[in-house]
Amino acid sequence: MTRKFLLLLFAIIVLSGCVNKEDLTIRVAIAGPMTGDQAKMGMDFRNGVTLAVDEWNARGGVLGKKIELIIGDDQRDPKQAVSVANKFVTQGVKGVIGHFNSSCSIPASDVYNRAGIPMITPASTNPELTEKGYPGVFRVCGRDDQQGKVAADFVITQLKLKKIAVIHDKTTYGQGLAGEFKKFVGDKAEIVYYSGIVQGDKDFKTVLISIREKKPELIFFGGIYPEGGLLVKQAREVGMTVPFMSGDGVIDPKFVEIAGAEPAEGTYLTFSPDPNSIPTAKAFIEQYTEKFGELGPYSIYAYDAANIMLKAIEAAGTTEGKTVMDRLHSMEFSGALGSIKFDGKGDVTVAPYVIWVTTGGKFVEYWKP
Ligand code: ABU
Repeated sequence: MTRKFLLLLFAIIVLSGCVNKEDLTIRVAIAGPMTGDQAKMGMDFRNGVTLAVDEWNARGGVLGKKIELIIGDDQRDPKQAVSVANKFVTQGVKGVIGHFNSSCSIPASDVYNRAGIPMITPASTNPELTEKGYPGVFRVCGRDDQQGKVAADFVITQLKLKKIAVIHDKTTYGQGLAGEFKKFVGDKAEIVYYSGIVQGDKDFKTVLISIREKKPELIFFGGIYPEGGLLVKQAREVGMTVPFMSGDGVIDPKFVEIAGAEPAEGTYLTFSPDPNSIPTAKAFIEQYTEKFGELGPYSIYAYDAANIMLKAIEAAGTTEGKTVMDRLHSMEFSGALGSIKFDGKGDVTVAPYVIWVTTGGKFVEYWKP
């Protein structure tokens, strides 16, 4: 009896030493700005992915293993994003949901591509990400060449403006979106100002005063809500009343919080249609709001990205990167956003950008091309 007990104890000790947690779980990672001035976006990702993973784990996980969520904070810094990506590789991560910033997703994708790890970004919209031709890079959002075109079409065909100022934040996303907008405006209106500000700066009054001299009828900004909010606030402070327009990096309640509801009134934004009008999103919205409160712009994209990654792993029957990537390319997924299918580049086959307007401190859908 004592001998049997000792043998059993020995076996338990040996087994617990040999089997590490990585072998008992499948590691999936989220990457984004979890701290700093864009932490709200990281939190939205985290909430959306957590909800999806909790649902999978409640059903028993995937391939008979529980899913272990690893979180990486890239602080919206490209160098930090590469460091986060390298850490995921050493941690044995099998799929990445992230990053938020295109300037982070693009360099991090080099790391994931070398390591054979699939990545799905919920929010990085710069075209270059999927133009690199990596087989394991996917996005569930649209692209800035689609978003920039809708913005330009709206300004030209609906607002019928002739003089526009364009500012960007010199990032891959911000400068890229501003460039796409300018390209699609073409010679249909005069771009009276086109220049960059520095992300993280707080005082833009000098720039705004020089823009004021050019008498634009609208200011278009390529960038994210911290600078977007300050630009609108300070534009009103220097006496500019012309409408402001931006893209998906600004459409968050934080923009209104920073700008103030009154200065933000009438701001036009490009983004996808309201999830509240998508029937398949109903259950997700109910569960998310009950658990985390108000939906962020990319919460639902993060949730769908996580579900797509896990469905592809389940269908592949393995976590081996290439097999999972093949599944991601060939499958059609039914998510909270509806049906999602990737094209050969890893872009979604449908990206319906619409124009939103800020009114009474809220965002409402305004125009559909
Ligand atoms: N697309 C909005 C902001 C994230 C990015 O693409 O950098």
